Amino acid sequence: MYTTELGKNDPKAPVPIGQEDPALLEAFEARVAADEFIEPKDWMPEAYRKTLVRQISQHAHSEIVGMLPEGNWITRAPSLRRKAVLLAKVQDEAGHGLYLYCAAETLGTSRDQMTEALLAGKAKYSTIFNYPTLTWADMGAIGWLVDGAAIMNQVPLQRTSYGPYARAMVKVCKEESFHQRQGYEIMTVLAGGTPEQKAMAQDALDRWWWPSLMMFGPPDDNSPNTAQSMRWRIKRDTNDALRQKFVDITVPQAEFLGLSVPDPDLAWNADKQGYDFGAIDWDEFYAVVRGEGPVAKERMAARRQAWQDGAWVREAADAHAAKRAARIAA
Ligand code: BYC
Repeated sequence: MYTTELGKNDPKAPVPIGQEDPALLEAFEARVAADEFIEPKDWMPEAYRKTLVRQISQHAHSEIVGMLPEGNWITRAPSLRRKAVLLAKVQDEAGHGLYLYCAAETLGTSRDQMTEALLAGKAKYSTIFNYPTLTWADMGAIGWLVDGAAIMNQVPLQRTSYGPYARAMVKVCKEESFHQRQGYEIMTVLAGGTPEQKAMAQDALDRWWWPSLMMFGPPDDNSPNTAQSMRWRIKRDTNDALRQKFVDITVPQAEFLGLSVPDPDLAWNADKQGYDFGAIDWDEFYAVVRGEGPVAKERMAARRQAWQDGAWVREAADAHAAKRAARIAA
């Protein structure tokens, strides 16, 4: 871990939040303002490190927990082709989780610590994965809407100020783009199919629309982390700005499918060249954040089980590392 490698008299050694050397802080802020990437061994304020670990680890947990709703349909995909594609997508999500855990580890927090924080309920994952996947059309809606929302949020993160996070996002975004297309293609087939299939597609859109809008986080005036994260260029756009972009891009896609967005207040606003949309149920959002989502307990139980099942692998890896270290020392 980088933090433990740093010597006591190292000018780059971490100092408590608020007690930073003003010259170091100024140089850091200037680098960020000049759009330079901050790298793992560079000096950084502890609050920057902390918020990055928070965001990147939560992002990683979302990728891993996000495998569960879709994993639920691998055995029931309607054809071998659909099964192969879905399997590949779910495997991609595992890869995203791993790049992100690695990026967060460069900040001095181990993957085990991050996982323990998730299992202890101290770290979050995206609210969207606390909703159940009830029909095959949900695979289409997740790819189209959930991966679509993820791309909207992650494309700007390719220019986030922390180098390892930005670089991880480049590959993630390429794959998310494939995911979004596979989801939209499923929706195209269902929406153009039998009346029952079209109804199934509409039902999936009805259930996933509002939770997808919630993925972008609370409104800007109620988002405690946005202002500082924007100043440090961790976030490049605010929650509301990204949500608006998502609505503007997605509504015409729904129209093309012949499906209706479940929002009676949705209307084109020529002045702002974007859609006005109805009020989001923020009570529902905060309830899901608190762990009261429809399948939240099931999701956490699955992660806990996976952690227990993997204990022997972690023990074997530790034993192997200890043997190697002993051999090198001898
Ligand atoms: N769910 O001050 P705010 C995927 C929390 S995976 C839960 O606005 P911030 C996929 C927030 O953490 C893609 N919690 O926070 C995978 C904060 O609490 P803490 C996942 C949420 O960080 C598999 C509090 O509310 N993408 O696409 O400035 C299959 C106040 O919020 C949520 C990412 O993780 C939420 N939706 O902004 C398919 C993107 N929203 O931490 C698909 C990276 C907010 O202070 N993350 N909270 O206790 C981000 O861009 C930002 O962290 C957020 C929130 C925009 C999400």
